[in-house]
Amino acid sequence: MAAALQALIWDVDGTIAETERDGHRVAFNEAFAAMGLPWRWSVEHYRELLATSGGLERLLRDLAARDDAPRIATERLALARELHRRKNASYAALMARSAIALRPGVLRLMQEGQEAGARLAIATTTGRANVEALLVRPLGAGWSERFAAIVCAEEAPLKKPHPQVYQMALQRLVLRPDEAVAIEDSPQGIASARGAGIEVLLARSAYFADCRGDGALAVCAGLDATVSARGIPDAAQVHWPWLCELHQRTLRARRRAV
Ligand code: XBP
Ligand code: MG
Repeated sequence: MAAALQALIWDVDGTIAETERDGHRVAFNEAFAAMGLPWRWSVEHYRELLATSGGLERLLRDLAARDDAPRIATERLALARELHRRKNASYAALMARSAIALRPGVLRLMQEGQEAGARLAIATTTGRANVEALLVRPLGAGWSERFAAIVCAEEAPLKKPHPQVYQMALQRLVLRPDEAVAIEDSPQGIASARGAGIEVLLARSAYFADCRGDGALAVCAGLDATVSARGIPDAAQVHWPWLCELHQRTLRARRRAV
């Protein structure tokens, strides 16, 4: 008998909401402007930068390629840290003025899982304050109580695709990898969860609309979109019983393949 699904572990940026293009990118540009810097990240340039997980790491990569950024590494790091700090302050202010909506189906699937007795967790590369800024409006002041484990950049400094954040989530949930499913939007996210041995459902985000989803259980355009997986009937949306069935089938198939 394959392990029953006991937890859904949620990525944040791109999966719970489209925060990259309209949130972090805009906030980075506000930070550049506030420091009198002429740099601005376009929607397209940010797509390339997203190959690097972590806002600070992304900044450092961009600064290293700019002729007009400080040449001395320690100065570049100090500038990146200050810009990142300001970006996070701008992000919080942006969320407070005009919240970014959660992606369709997110709250529904969270609720379905919880009603079936499963627990929810968060495994993200971003910082805790950014998660709070996003979730406090739709979930209320007690947002964190919905989650049995919340692992952010502060606890897991090795960013995705490193599996650390998912390994820590499992530790906190006291679960084996085959007892959870991760919901992700990016190739780095899939690699991180799979590296921890966790099956992944890919809900492609705007920036990763072409992601093939190699290694994922199934791929969908969103949790309220039609989803197909080999061996079970298509579903009009990702709902809890469908996900449980897919998870069970996949575990059995993986076992047969060993
Ligand atoms: C996505 C990221 C983050 C955000 C920005 O995180 O890579 O770096 O772009 O957040 P995930 P920070 O998909 O794992 O939620 O600036 O706080 O890093
Ligand atoms: Mg993501």
